[in-house]
Amino acid sequence: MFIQNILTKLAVSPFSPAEWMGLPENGSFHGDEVGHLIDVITWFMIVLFVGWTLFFLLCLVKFRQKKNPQASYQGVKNHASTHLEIGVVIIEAVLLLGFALPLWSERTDDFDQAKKENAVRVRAVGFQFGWKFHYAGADGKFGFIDRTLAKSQGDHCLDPADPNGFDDFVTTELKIPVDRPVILQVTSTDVIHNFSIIPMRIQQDAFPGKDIPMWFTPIKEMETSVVCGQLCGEGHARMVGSLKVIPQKEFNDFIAKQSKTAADKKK
Ligand SMILES: [Cu+2]
Repeated sequence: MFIQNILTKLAVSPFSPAEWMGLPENGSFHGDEVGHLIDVITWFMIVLFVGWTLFFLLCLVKFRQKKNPQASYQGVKNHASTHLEIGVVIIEAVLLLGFALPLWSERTDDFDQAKKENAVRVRAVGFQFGWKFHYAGADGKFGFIDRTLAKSQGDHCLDPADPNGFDDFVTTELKIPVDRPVILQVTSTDVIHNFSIIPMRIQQDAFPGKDIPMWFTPIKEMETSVVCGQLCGEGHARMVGSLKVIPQKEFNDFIAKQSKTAADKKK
């Protein structure tokens, strides 16, 4: 069955290792680029694997004991390996300066753009063992976060004295609208976790004491799971939460209803 699955995938997309390995359907704007990168890297690894295996076999034959009864203590006498090493340094410099840094700067510029485009902000609070989601409520403003107020695991540490927090609310399910940038501020109340949404092709470590932003734009409505991507204790495997990407209208209703309930409770 497993072999048959792989063969079917090979037939459908013969050049995409990401597909063969069963990468879940992409749900974010930038996700296809990540899939493409996985494909390129995997092909590169396949070429390296085949190349080194052939070289290994060649060495086994060429330097077999029968043909070389006496060991050579000098080894290679020409400068080929030095030239090769200089070549590798140049290629790596091109990769870093020509690809990695420009791509990173593009990604960070996009983040500035996302902030301008009225992104949805939600805090994702990790704890042993689960996730909680803190929304700013209908006013769009988070109340002041004071981490010394933590009373329980996964506490969002809202300062009750700050009026901005009057309609803030917390859920165990993450709901976000489709086709709008989302900035998740990832944090933890105990150890280091990792907030990972495979269909969105994104993850971010969650550190106690820090809100670290991660962002993406969901492009289709879906229901999927969020997991912890960092071994964080014996209950790590249970750290599965749920994510729903819903239409903007439904999202507005959700925010309005939850904010009202939260505000009424605090009155
Ligand atoms: Cu964890």
